[in-house]
Amino acid sequence: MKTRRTLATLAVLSLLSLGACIISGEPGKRISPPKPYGPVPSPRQLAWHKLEFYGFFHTTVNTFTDKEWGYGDESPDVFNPTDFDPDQIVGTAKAAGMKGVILTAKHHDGFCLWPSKYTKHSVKYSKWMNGKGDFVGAIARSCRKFGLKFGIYLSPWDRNHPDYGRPAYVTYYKNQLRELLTNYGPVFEIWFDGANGGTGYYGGARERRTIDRSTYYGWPKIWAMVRRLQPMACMFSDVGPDIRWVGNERGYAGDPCWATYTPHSKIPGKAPAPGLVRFKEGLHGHRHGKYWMPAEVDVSIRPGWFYHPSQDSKVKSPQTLVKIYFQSVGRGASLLLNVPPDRRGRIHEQDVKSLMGFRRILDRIFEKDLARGARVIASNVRGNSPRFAPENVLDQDRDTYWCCDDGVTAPALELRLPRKTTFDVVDLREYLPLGQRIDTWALDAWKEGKWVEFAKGEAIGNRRLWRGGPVTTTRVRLRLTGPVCPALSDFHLYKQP
Ligand code: FUL
Repeated sequence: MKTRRTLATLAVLSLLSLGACIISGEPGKRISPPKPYGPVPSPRQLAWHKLEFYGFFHTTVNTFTDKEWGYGDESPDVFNPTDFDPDQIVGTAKAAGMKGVILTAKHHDGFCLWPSKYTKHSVKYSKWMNGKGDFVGAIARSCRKFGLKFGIYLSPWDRNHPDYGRPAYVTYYKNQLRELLTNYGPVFEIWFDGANGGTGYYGGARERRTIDRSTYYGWPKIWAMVRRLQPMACMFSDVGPDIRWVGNERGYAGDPCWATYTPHSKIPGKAPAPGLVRFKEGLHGHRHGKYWMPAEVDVSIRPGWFYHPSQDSKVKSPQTLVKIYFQSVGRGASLLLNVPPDRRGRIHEQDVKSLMGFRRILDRIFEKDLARGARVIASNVRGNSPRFAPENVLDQDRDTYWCCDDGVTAPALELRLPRKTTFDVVDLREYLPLGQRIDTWALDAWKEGKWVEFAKGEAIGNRRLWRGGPVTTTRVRLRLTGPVCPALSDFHLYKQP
């Protein structure tokens, strides 16, 4: 009896170790991932990278005064949406494929879209809904209903506040930030604008006030407060700390656009700060930047950030929006697309039409992954382990990846397609928790018995979309180079309609 059990145990054990052998490639050894290279994303940045596309809602008194920057002397009664429908606003964002929205809770004019207890310059003192309205609360609630993330823009510059430029205003600013971060549920992103200081109403002083951008706000303390109140919120500004400005408002990231970045001050000797940075460097980032600080591309669907009736005919077309998507998301950045609520407090029909057209095009492009079913052959697989198998690039799961042995810094990966295939979009993604490891990529197609290169570039990061003329072939090869072995999580092929 005893012997029989021992024999059975032995058989099970040997089967198990055989399995382990197959799994690890080497008997008795579990293959571990390579060491990360350079700065790596935090968990909050990783969560943010998954969003890729989200919306910006600019509205305030400007919507009604037809301005882009309110002076700060507008009466709260000016703000009066006639047919406010938060579900129409947020539902439009959802239908457009946005994963979250960021609302201007307060723009430079200082008017607050929520009933802040620290000022009389808010919806609470407006005729709108007899002072009972809370635009911020309504949008936040609708976001929860539609399953979208909610984010906040709170202008550091305040052209209404009498104390702007003095220490008392910074206390006020922090109080407002605390209100917004504690009363409206989880916040995925906070937007700190770099535009600050200049002329304004300032409680009636009507003058120019300049501030020392590197010291006035005491950014490190504000950031610490945000971390305390909302540890998963990413902070955006010219200097991060989580997300950087791409340096233009025209809807494109640089090519390449590295996720790593070191903000440099515009004034030597002064610490870089929002509004005080060599912002043009944000376009490409820095290959060997000190921080993981990926770029966000902010752009408006209209010429202005706020709604102006005269711009109803100037809404960007679906094709332009698709181009913007490829130039931002497709270069590893995220896309923050502004769609301004109109005077009714709804998204205008023209913008809805463009957004839906844009969505339809994207859905049709990404409907069918033509790489599915391919045989994947890699020049090297880390420890021959299935954990790092080349097939991992096919599964549309960013958490699985193909990886090579240490020291293999110029490998190739081939897709043998199930049939002759025509594609014109290639979709690549690096496995981000191990850092940005890939310097260059090149794509070849098998044509008449040899490899012919059809695309190449630098940097992959969160996502790299190549779009070009149609390629017809049965085999596609990706060649990579970098300082260390690569870790690639996605490789897909698509055909535009
Ligand atoms: C800029 C602001 O001055 C614009 O009004 C707008 O809010 C844009 C997103 O950021 O710096």
